[in-house]
Order: sequence, then structure tokens, then C-alpha cells
Amino acid sequence: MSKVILYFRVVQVSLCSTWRQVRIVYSTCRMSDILAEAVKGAAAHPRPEDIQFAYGTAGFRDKSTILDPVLYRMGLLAALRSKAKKATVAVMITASHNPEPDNGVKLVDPMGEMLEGSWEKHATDLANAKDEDIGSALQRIIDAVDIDISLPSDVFVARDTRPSGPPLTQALLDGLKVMGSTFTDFGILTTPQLHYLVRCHNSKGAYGEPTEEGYYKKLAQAFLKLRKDAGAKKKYEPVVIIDGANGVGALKTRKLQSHLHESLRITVCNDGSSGKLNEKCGADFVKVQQKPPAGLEILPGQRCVSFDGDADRVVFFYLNKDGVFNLLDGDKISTLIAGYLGELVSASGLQLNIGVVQTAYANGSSTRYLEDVMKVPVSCAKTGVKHLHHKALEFDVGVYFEANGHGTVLFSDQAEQKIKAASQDDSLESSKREAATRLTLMMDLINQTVGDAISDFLVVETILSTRDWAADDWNMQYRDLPSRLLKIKVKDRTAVQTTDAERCATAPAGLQEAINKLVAKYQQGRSFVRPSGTEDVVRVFAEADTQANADMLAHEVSVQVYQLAGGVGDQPQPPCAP
Ligand code: NG1
Ligand code: ZN
Repeated sequence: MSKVILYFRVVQVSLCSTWRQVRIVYSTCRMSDILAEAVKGAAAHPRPEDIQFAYGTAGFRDKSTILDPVLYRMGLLAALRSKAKKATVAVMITASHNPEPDNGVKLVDPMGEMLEGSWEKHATDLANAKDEDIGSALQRIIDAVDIDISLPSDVFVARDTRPSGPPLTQALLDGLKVMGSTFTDFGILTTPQLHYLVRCHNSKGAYGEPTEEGYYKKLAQAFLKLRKDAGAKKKYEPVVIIDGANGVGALKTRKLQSHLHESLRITVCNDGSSGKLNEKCGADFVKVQQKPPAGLEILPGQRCVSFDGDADRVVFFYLNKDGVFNLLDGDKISTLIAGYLGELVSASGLQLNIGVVQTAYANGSSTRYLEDVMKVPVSCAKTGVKHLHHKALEFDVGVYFEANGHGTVLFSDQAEQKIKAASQDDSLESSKREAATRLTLMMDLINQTVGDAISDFLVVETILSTRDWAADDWNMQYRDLPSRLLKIKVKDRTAVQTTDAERCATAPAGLQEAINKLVAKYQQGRSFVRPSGTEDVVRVFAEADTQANADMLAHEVSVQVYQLAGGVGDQPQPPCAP
């Protein structure tokens, strides 16, 4: 006789204005009913047979028009993840820096971390299951993870400003409802705000107040306290122009502004009122094109900031007195932060090790500066913040940034305790206690859950103000080596495989040897290739002593990728002479 297990399931969820007020009506049902309903629900979210989806470095990302079935299935999966973790999880609907017609979805774990790696396979399997097989696909996950399906589930949901966001949210909520999950739809948020909220909620408020207002208050309070004793400045000007990428970062910066009072004068450009999301603007455009975004009028010396489409990346830039564009990317941000935190740690007298985590895309000059001048240990991780995050946990204070501006700082629990204790220890010299107090404020200002453009921007402003630096002073810490990033279309990008944190290609045969030979021709040459996790391309990176050489090395390596890894379309053409 088959065992009949009765489960509670939610049949009605009424959303009220705050997350706390969710009215839930329960009824009972059987697991087989839930699975059958999941299959039935798929009829409204049919999956096209000919498309394969993959949960990549940033979840699922594709043309928004084909994502409806994926969102429905991620609703089902998020409910299972919540049951498995016995905690609230979150789902963010965004395609970050991609063009507006794209969209995407990623799951966020209870403490605001990226979805645990082993679940990416479950996500991919469920997204690719035929409509009629959804029940068995869910059952396989339930069995593999040993999930107690009778447990309740709860999911936080948010999206960026893409027009495809609302219908995709609906598909996600359909999946959650089928699973009988409670949920809170926060509407439009930045990705890091959602990470913050789920952590606050699961830590029962220990990380902060679990509301959007609470987020602004936490950051603004720390920022204002860190500025309180700032004396008159000669070089640092509290004036900044923000390129909001025509996305959510612009809207949320406006909300933050009122909390900052007059401490920082922010002009928000590319706020979505006229331009398109990420079109000729935003952090990715500025970093890859190495030029200012459209939509900004800037004078030499003015400090400018670019966010990406979901405000988890930030880069700074300025024109020098000769009008030449200068980029201050994730590498410059991490050296700035590591240097300052290092000084505070030594001033506090605490024994804490600080390390920096980069990827192979980090500019070679930044790595040398950190290791040789600052004497800070540097680790290299695979592309994708989850890899950097993981490595950063090995330090008491781990600063991690991708060159493109995605990054944050992690303080270990032990470091946090020591810092807090020192800040309250009356027996310590006042200078030590003050340094520890500043560290506690920096911990509040930093969104430790994930890279956060708004938080990182405030951290940089704090350090520049403390050091009384203009953008030029910061930029002079080290000089970037010229670099070039290209992408090549190939038949199957998985033909390219890598090892050693992606710095060495193991397939196709002969590619790495060819790269080595080319690199040897150039002064300070370095190059590597890897398949993108978010686009159907192979990325080629090169750096060398001059821009012309970096461009030529990148081109020559691209030709090798094209020839050895099954390039499609026309063979890459050499760069035009300047
Ligand atoms: P892919 O497409 O895997 O290179 C890009 C970025 C990553 C990361 C992800 C997620 C580069 C070269 N790559 O990944 O660093 O940010 O997007 O958004 O910038
Ligand atoms: Zn992003």
C-alpha cells in the first residue's frame, strides 16, 4: 500500500505594504497532488522543445521572450530550496548589464549568498525538463537532497526595471503558488538590496532592518558617522556624477540621497527618463569601451561613477586636465579599500590578516602593486563572484573584486567579534579604539552579502574623503597596463576548456601553446581565453606594454581561437591603426 502523506499548503497569500504582513491561509494536500499540479501549471508556461537552458555564472540569462517557462520552474525550485534550507530564500529577476530585451533569473541563498553550486545542476535539469516531466524532475531533486516537503517555504522576489520584469515575475509567482509557498514580492530593487533583505530577515534583524528603508538607513548612518570628524579638504570635493545605466541604480540612488543630507552632492544622470537600459552607458560599457558613457557632460577632474543595470557593479572615471579619459575599475577599488582597511587594522593593534581576491582579468599592474608594494597576499579565482566570495572567506578580512567592478569585503565572524570588542574596550589606547570604531562603521557601510554598487560607491567616497584625495591621486597609486577584451563566436564554446583559475587553456589541443608563443613576442605580454558563462562567445583577454601591442596580441590570439576552436562568421580582422 502506498504511503499517503498529508502536507500543509498555502492556498491564499495576501500581500500588504510591508513584508511582515503576509496573510496566509492553509489547507492540506498530498505530495502527489503538488507534483501533479506543478505539471498542470506548466500548461500556462510551456517550454519550447528546441532550447537548452543552463544555469551559468549569473543564473539563467537569455532573450526575455523565451524565459517564461524558466521563471515558472524557478518558482518551483525556489520553494524546494527554501524547504531544504529551512529558511527564506530569494529570487532576483535581472539580466544585469545585458541589453534591455534580455532578462534573467538567479536564486539567492538565506544569508544573501549566491545559490550553492550543487543546486545549479538541479536548476538546469528542471529548466530543461519537458512540461509533462516536471513532476518527476522535482521528485528527483527532492530525493537527491532529501527534502522534507512538508516543511513550509518562503521566498523573497524582486526585479530590475526591464519591461519584461512584471510578466516574468508573474510566471515565477505561479510556480511558487503551485508549491504552496509564501512569498513577498518587493517589486523593483537592486540585486544587492534583495541580498541584503534576505540576510536581514534570516538573521532576525542582526544584519539590519529587513526593509528597503532599513537598507538606506544602515548605509547612510555609517557613512555620516565616518564623515563626522572630517576636517577641511584641499583636494577631495564632495561632488559626484552618477551614470545610473538608465536602470534601478539611478532610482535607488535618488532614494538614498535624502538620507545623506548635504554630505555628498550627487547628480544622477542616465536615470531612465529618456535613454535605454545599458545602452551606451553603465559600468560594463565604460569598462569595455574605456570611454565615458553617453548622457553625461563632464569637466576635467570631475569624479564620475557608473553603475550597471542592476547596480551590483561600479566603476569610477574622470577626465584629466588634458581631457584624457581615466578609468578606476574594480582593481583600483580593491587596492584602495585593502590599503585603507589595512591601515585601520594596524592602527587598532588587532591581529587580522587581510587578503585580496582577483580573477585573471585583473590588471597585471594591480597584482604587482598589491603584492610588491602593499605586501598584501593576492589569490586568483575563476570568473564569477561566487568563486571570489568563496576564496575571500579564507582571510579574516577578504577584499574581492572583479576588474569590471563587482566586489565587496568579507569580515570573518571572528574578525567581526574582535573588531567590535576592541571598539568598546575602554582599556585600549584611544587611537586603537578609534581605529576599531572606524572598522565597525566600515563593516556597516559594506554590503557583505554581495558586490553592491551603491555601498561600494559610498565606501570609496569615504576613503577618498579621509585621504583628501582627488581622482588623480587615487589613480596614481599604480598605472594600469594597456589591455583589450574581445569576444569570438564559435560553434560550441565548450570546446574551450581551462585550468589554473582560467589562465591556461587545456582544450582545444594546441591553443595554449599558440597563445604562449604569441605572448612571448610582447613586452609585459599576458593573454588567456575562456568560454563566457553569460554569452555564447569565447572571451579573449590580452595586456601588454602599449595599447597597440595589447590590441595586436588580443587580435592574434583571437585568430587562433577562431581557427582552433571552430570560429563562425568572418575571421577576426586586425585592429585599425589609431
Ligand atoms: P562571463 O560572461 O562569464 O565572462 C561576465 C563577467 C564576469 C561576471 C559575469 C556575471 C567579464 C569578463 N565577465 O561573465 O566577470 O561579472 O558576467 O555578471 O567581465
Ligand atoms: Zn549586475
